[in-house]
Amino acid sequence: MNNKLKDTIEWFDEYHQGARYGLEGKVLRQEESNFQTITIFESIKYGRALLLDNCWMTAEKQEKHYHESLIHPALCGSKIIDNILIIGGGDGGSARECLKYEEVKSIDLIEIDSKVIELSKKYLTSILGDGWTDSRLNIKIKNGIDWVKTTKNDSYDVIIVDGADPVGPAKELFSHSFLNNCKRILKPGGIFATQSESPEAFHEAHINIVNSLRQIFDFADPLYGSVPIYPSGWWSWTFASMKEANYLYPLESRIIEISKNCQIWSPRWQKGAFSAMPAYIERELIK
Ligand code: SPD
Repeated sequence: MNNKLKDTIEWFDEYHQGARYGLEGKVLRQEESNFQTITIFESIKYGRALLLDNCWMTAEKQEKHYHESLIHPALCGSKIIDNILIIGGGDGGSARECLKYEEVKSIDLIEIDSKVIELSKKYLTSILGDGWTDSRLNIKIKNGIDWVKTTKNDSYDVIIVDGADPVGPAKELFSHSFLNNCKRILKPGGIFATQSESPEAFHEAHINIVNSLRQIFDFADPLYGSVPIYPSGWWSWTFASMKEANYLYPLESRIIEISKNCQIWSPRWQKGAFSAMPAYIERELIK
């Protein structure tokens, strides 16, 4: 952090249910888009960070916890990974993890808010960097709900939902109709993956999304890990599929290709993270 910034340091906190989650640093930019308040914050501990409506979305020096957890169980598990759909993910972190796989032919990234992409490209340069110009990445500024509604059956090998918390514009990403459309447009053998909130700070939302996915797909399992800047620091991602729970079994060739380039994800970590389900959560999930 430069000296000028040191003189003007302040705390930025996300408030959630009587607790606050904050970082020390400096607001670099704040804008009202058509959808939300977007803040770029330069933090001392985790580098530059993005907030939407005053909630932490990502930070350069710890985003790998979130993005590797969301992407690799899905992309290592699905036999075919030609065509990927990412709903949300405007900071570019999920796309970066998908672009690590040579087999991936195309990624449709559907982000509702062009300002999120514009500011991420400008300020969060360490996240996707040159990857923004990768010819496999197709960015569309569209509503993800409409996108899945109007996409034809069996279109994608993997679907990733990288949205915000289920309030405001992201609420619909947790609805049965959205999830049913995701199942419809997923190819046979494909994998669906979504961020599924904190089992502590967003307990009800977490239980609801896992149970909804268990009603819609043959298999759905949450994986637990940490994202230090999110409420409670304890987070989850849930994977779903038909016929077999292939997200539990990373393919050997992909492990070899990917694990050397990961900070958090490894087959060993994944196995533990799927198993680390607290007893009280297990009791609330439908089988
Ligand atoms: N509480 C924050 C949940 C945000 C999940 N999405 C973050 C986007 C990172 N690409």
